[in-house]
Amino acid sequence: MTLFSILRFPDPRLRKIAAPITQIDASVRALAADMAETMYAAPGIGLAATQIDVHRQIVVIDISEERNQLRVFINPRITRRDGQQVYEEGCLSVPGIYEKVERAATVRVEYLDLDARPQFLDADGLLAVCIQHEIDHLQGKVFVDHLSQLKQTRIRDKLAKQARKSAQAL
Ligand code: QAP
Ligand code: CO
Repeated sequence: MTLFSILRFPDPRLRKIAAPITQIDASVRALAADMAETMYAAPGIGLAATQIDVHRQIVVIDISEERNQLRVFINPRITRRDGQQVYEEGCLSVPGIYEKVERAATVRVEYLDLDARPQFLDADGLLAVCIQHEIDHLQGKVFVDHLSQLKQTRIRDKLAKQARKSAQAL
């Protein structure tokens, strides 16, 4: 098992567009396991491959309290969206920043599982938010893109200040 390091906003590699996975083999299963380990260690509730600088369409999510309901989505696509909800989001690539984002209230996601079987999931609440957030990553988007320019500038400044501080501590 391997723990990956997570790219931090505004790293330009977070803007890359992930390619679909054409063959679900042992290397893809190993990638999913390593991504899950990285997400649990962080700790986080969702991680997209983009965040570990792997530009392939795979996402891991576990929103359960017990941390025992891992979901793996390969080539996920949202095929239905309904309503709207506002949720305070964070991101492992934007540490220490939490902001409200408006997204669809319910979504249907179509994807492949680790056995290459097509699946769909109807999600609402936090799971719906998390799926939309992670699919954004695969398309080179970060949740701060949904915020005003003023908020984006403040977040960049705050993260730059944090980075200077932690560099000084070395
Ligand atoms: C995406 O985010 C998400 O700032 C997953 O210091 C978040 O796992 C979807 C984390 C909220 C829906 C709602 C963030 C950990 C984890 C931080 C995460 C931090 C430590 C974020
Ligand atoms: Co994120």
